[in-house]
Amino acid sequence: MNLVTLSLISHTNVGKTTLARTLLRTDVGEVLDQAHVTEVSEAYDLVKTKDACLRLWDTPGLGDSARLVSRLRREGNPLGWFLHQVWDRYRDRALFCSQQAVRNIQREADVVLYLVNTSEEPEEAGYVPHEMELLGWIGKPVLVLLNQTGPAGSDRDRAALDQWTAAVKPWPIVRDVLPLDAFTRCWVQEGVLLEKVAGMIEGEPHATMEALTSAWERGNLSIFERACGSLGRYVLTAALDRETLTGQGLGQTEKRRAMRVLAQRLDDTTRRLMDSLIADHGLVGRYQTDARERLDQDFDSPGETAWSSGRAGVLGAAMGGAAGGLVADVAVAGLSFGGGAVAGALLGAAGAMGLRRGFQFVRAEQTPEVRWASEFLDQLLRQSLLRYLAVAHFGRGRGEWRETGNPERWNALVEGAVSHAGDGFEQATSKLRDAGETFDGAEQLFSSYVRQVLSEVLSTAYPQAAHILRTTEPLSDSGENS
Ligand SMILES: Nc1nc2c(ncn2[C@@H]2O[C@H](COP(=O)(O)OP(=O)(O)O)[C@@H](O)[C@H]2O)c(=O)[nH]1
Ligand SMILES: [Mg+2]
Repeated sequence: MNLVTLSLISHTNVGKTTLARTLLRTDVGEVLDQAHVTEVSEAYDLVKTKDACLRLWDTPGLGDSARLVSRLRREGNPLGWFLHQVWDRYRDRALFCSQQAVRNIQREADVVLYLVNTSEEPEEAGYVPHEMELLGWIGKPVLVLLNQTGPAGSDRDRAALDQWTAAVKPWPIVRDVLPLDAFTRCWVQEGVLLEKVAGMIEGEPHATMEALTSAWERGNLSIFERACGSLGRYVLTAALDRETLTGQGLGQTEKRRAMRVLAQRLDDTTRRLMDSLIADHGLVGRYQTDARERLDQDFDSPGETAWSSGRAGVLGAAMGGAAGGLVADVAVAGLSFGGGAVAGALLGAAGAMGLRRGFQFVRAEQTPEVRWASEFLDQLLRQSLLRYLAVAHFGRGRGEWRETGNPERWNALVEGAVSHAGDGFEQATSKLRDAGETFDGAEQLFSSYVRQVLSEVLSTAYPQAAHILRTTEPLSDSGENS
């Protein structure tokens, strides 16, 4: 078995175990906001193929570094001296943990992943130069990871990269600096991390690392493909969905019933879509929007079927004031939010754009029916792309998936990619609706449209990862990647 080994290391309480969880997509170790929680080094398999393994060590954090390093400077063989001391696990906890970490790097690491917390300025993190000096004695190549930057592309993220790159530049062991926020990173950034590691080692380990990176990328691309398939089917299903009005068909009660049924179905498919995206991305938790909770709290009054326009106004305000006529539609339809109908997909999409009308009444061969308006489908598409991004950026180390509010920048990225993609979506949608049923290749058409748009979004947001989305063949579902 060919092995490549990474040691996650940092000053204590910066977020190593949290990042390990995000990378491994498993809740390993213990996370607490206090020093020296992890006291022994633990190994995990990050990527595994038939004959190779990428191992990730989560180590105890470094502590009391200034004192330690100034003591070590007086030794002819600082590392030898340090590793032969006997420290008490409880009384000398910081030194005990530091020793564990140093021993792990010296014995195991091909590459050291050194994490810094960028919610501190480099000048505030006085321990960093000392820890760099310590790592310099060991001499293994170091990749500095910037944690707690917040979402990529923000001003804070860019400033942190500049400041911290300048701060660690003097140390020759530092080969590269990479933002990787354990809470808000996108999976493609992890691919970039692995490629950087491969570039930092030579000989046989280098070849092994390239093979492991490629296995990781193929595995993650097949998750991406699956997501595009699910999103494509989701919008296709909504485009085709319709509810026939029965009886005379034109009474308000019947219209209301039909709209409610349509909305309920969309709500159900939205929940299924999200739950499958969450699970496919190695996350835990279920889909539950803030909007839904807010609406349940504010508006659930059992027994009430229709909503007054006053209440619709209040609801519009709760949705950000932009939901416009759709809220009126919903109100007329007498949807019960408490019962779980609507909310998420419907009002989320509407709220984002001030849609006038969500439903459309049509006559198909003399039968009146209700379906989603095409402007609504356009918005549903955008909404579902944003929902994908919210899952693709959620790090397992953050805990159960939940809606956390999208960075402003995503809207522009999605709009840009949708407009570059041309009118393929509108065309496919009207073809479906004219036919009134699905056609051969429709699923494929919607999925590849989604794939094209999302690839552009991710490539624009993460230019260093663009080639991953472009060139690698995804694995089939029986993938060899862990
Ligand atoms: N905001 C934010 N907090 C983080 C991030 N990573 C870790 N934390 C928090 O930092 C604290 C220490 O994390 P932990 O993983 O136990 O650090 P370790 O001691 O280096 O292993 C915990 O309270 C985490 O929730 C991150 O990416 N963003
Ligand atoms: Mg830890």
